[in-house]
Amino acid sequence: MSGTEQKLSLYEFSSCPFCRRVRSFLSSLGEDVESRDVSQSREHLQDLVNATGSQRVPCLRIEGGDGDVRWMPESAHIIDYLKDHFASQ
Ligand SMILES: N[C@@H](CCC(=O)N[C@@H](CS)C(=O)NCC(=O)O)C(=O)O
Repeated sequence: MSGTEQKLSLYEFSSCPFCRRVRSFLSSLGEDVESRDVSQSREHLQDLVNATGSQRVPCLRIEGGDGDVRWMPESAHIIDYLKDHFASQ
C-alpha cells in the first residue's frame, strides 16, 4: 500500500461472494490489503465480533496513523471507501 498512513485489513473468508467482490476490486486497483480470514483464525473472528457485534464479512478494519480504529462493514461501502482512498493518492 503506497502513500498512506492508514493500515487496512480485510476480514473475510474465501467462499463469501461479497468478500470476493471486494478482493476483486482490490486486485483491479493493484492494491495488496492484508487478509484476515475469519474461517481460519479464531482470533480474527473474535476480534471482528468484539468490534462489530457480528460475524458478518466482509468488514474493513481501518487503522489511522494516530492509532484510531474504524470498522467498516458492507461490501458496497468498502468499495466506495477504497475508490476514494486510492483515487486520492
Ligand atoms: N450486504 C452485505 C452482505 C454480507 C453477507 O451476507 N456476508 C455473509 C457471508 S457471504 C455473512 O457474513 N454471513 C454471516 C452473518 O451475517 O453473520 C455485504 O454486501 O457485505
